[in-house]
Amino acid sequence: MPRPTVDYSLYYVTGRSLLPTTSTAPLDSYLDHLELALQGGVTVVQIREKDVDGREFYEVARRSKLVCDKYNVPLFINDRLDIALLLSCHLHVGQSDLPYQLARHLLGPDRLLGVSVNTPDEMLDILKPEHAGMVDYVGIGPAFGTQTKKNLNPVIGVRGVRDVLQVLGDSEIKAVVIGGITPETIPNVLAQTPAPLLPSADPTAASPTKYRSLDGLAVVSSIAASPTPDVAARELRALFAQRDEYTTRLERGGEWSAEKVVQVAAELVDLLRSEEKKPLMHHITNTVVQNDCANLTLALNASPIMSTVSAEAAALSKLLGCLVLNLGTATVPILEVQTIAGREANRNRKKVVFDPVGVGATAYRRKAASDLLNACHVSIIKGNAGEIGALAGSSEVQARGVDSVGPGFKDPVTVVRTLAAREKLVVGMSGEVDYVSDGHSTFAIENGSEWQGKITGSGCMASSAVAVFAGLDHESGPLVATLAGLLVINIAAEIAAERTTVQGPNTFRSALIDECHNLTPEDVVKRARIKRV
Ligand code: 3NM
Ligand code: MG
Repeated sequence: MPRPTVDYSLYYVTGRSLLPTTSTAPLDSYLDHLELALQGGVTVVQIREKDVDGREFYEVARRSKLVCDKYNVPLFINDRLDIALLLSCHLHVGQSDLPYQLARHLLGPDRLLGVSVNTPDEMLDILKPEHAGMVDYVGIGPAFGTQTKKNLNPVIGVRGVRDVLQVLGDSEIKAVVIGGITPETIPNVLAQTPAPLLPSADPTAASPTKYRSLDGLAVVSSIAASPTPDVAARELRALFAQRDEYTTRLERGGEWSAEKVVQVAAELVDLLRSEEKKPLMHHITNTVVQNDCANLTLALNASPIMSTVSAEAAALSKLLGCLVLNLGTATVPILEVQTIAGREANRNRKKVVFDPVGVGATAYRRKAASDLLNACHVSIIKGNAGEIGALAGSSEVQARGVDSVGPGFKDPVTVVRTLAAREKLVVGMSGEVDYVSDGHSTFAIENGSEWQGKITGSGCMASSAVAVFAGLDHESGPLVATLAGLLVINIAAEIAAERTTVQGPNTFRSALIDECHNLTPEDVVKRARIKRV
């Protein structure tokens, strides 16, 4: 008998000790709760009873199996191979339980076997040719911190989950994510583990990157702690079913020529000028540039708000065009607000621009950036060469402060494209020449003025300009928004620098904001110097 095919979309790990309020409650109330969860759409159940003896575990599992059978939902037993065998159930083992090879040996060929995986090495072990066919799915985690499990392994973050998935590749083994999976963390999980891009209609386009996506979400407390497990399960199922909507839509680059980008950028400038309802740009940025970024945003005809109050982040995210998270004042309270605002923006499917100011300078900032990227999904990263280099893991361009650094990389195209492909987002690197990539196609923008390197905040203002275009309600995605924002600020800088009134950095700064205000679609078409590289 071949092993059954399972829908892993919503994998519910339960057990009486995991229900916070019913650990001493009768079995019946636990079973009622389980039945409601099944009615809500749970597709797989695992019984996990860590603090009970065999007889009690057996009884819980036996009764649970009757409920699951009624809904035709497969049941896994955690760790207790004997109970799985007695009840003809499937088995899940963790890394400190019986080795999965031995478990498979005793379980026989017909039952499903799942394994908890925390690291790429553990994944590689399962993928060894001599282990082929032993394991049916892996539970990857913990993605986030959770109170639910004692002896929790180190949190690996969404990015750690992604690294394990990368190793899994196009293996037939299924994958679910576990640990702190809730409606608020799910958008980032889904955004960072997107389904593979479809091949481009354009035969000249670079071949699409192969991503391995998730087959489902595994939860404990999101259902177990809910007084209405059917409602909770339904919401989780719906979130997973809509996962494509949480993916940053990266355009197939082959469809965008430089000419087309310029044309659309000009159209977007026009749209921005005509916009009656100005898009709201929520900046959580550093104390140095707040005033300049707010003025720049206004000059482009969008509405800035510079709130750092976590209590209003959720309300603001509903009105949002785009959220800007800037690492320049990375105090613990600011990072907390950024995390909350980022998650709310993700939940409301609003774009987030991340400006990793000074990320190469200290280990503290590197960790802050990594934590932030684990907590919420950003669509666009905009930084200078030092910052992009630090995120890409390159030491070729070293950053000290937040100032931009020299001529940059020998091969900037590869650095930017590789980071974009790895992070599944758009990367914009500002400098003498700006490079923008979505991991498939890469553009270079040659506009700009030397004065931009002589004032503070020009990089942060460029990020604001990118955010303004990303926040427009328009079908061209984050690649074009990034290109449009960088074209606009660089062209405005060029025009500003030509003014005879510009005597030095400070008059340039005022002129730049003026020229952003004055800029027309015709200026963009006439002056744009952009090419695909
Ligand atoms: N296994 P919640 S994390 C049972 O990482 C379990 O292998 C984990 O609980 C792992 O959904 C976990 O309440 C608990 O965060 C997950
Ligand atoms: Mg275990």
